[in-house]
Amino acid sequence: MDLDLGKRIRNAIAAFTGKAYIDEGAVKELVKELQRTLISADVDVHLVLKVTKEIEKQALELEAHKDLAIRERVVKIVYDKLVEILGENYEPKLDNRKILLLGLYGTGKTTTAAKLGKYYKTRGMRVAVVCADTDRPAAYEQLEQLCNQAGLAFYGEKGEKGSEKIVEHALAKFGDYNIIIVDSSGRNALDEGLIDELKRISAVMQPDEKLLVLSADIGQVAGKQAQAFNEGVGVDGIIVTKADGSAKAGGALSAAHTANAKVMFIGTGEHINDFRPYDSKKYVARLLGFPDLEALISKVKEVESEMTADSMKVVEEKLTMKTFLEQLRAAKKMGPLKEVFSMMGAPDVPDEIISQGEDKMKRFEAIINSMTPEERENPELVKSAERIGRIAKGSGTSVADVKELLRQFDIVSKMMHGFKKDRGMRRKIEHMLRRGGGLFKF
Ligand SMILES: Nc1nc2c(ncn2[C@@H]2O[C@H](COP(=O)(O)OP(=O)(O)OP(=O)(O)O)[C@@H](O)[C@H]2O)c(=O)[nH]1
Ligand SMILES: [Mg+2]
Repeated sequence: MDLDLGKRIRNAIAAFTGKAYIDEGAVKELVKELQRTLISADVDVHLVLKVTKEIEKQALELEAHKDLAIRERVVKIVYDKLVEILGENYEPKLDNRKILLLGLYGTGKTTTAAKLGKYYKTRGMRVAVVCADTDRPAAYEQLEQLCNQAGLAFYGEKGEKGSEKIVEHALAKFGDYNIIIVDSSGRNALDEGLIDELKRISAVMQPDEKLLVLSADIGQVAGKQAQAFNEGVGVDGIIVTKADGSAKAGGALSAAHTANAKVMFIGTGEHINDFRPYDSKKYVARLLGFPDLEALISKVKEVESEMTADSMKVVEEKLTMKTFLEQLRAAKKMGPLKEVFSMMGAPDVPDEIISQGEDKMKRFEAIINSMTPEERENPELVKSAERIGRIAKGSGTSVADVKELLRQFDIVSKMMHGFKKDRGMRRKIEHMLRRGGGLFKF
């Protein structure tokens, strides 16, 4: 598995779902991290930008609707988009077939011949595997050994250089088999020699399926290779090997999909059983470390209910200077707080409170820092001219500034008190918090 990619996407999602507020900034942060992650996994930059823009747009539309359970919805959007760029799923049919495997050097053709054979054998088919690689020394022995391990019929001719002749003899021998898999020679690159050899084999064999074997570590080059092979010899589908070891598997899979190459199987290890039909949904779920989308969403729900519980704890708590400042900052980020309040039927919050300038916020912060811990917890202690003077001096602000902060604190504090007594209002606040929309954390 593509651990690195999965881990980074998981972290990005966790950072997002763990946020107290889901706002435009949170969505943009998530989208940025997804972009970085996918690009580093060698997914095509244009594709990444296209898809992440779509994620952002859809997620922000949810925000605008103040949708319930916004975290779940955004995670689902991300999941669906990942599935979309990684292709579809393949369900192998169990009918009789002649399969020709082709690909460049070392991509895993020979290993895959045995894996594929074992796959169909386990499903009750009679399978024979043929070595038509006349190029690689000991290709015969390698495949013979793998077939013996997997209990598959094997045919090859040591020393014979005409691969199409070997295939012809194999077909005569295995006429009553359900599945015949032919392993062919590799090359450093797709050249005339290879195209010619594959054409000669095809002419004799008449394969039902020509499957290109690609290694995941080539990343997005997979798309170009699939196209080149398709133009040169015709390709019906691809098998992506070494999806276990490469951080670029996501890039290879998405590029193949973009190039209209159907990913049929993936190889996920050296062992003969490390092989399965490809399913982009399952791939993404494994990548993210969850068996399926349901499990992922239920995890997000858990986080969400924790978040709501946290927020509600703040509702229960007494407003202090520290929380007051945090709320002012949050409110500033959240934008039109007035609207939120009026939706709740709350008395108008004075504009001066919700639209503080940055320099005033800094002054308030300095003032709060100059208070003693007791004063911060209980601002009503700050009454005497002496204390006010001390705090103004300590914070490098004026007496008027300190008084203004105290006055604003008083207004919000009284409002909150009113909210808390009003059960209907409590419920409304609770509801707002659940939406994850912007709100003071009272
Ligand atoms: N980790 C991992 N290794 C694999 C996988 N598939 C193949 N390999 C390894 O990749 C190496 C090359 O595999 P081969 O099957 O010999 O590749 P080939 O395409 O037949 O190579 P040539 O015949 O030389 O062109 C071997 O060491 C395999 O064990 C896979 O899915 N995962
Ligand atoms: Mg080989």
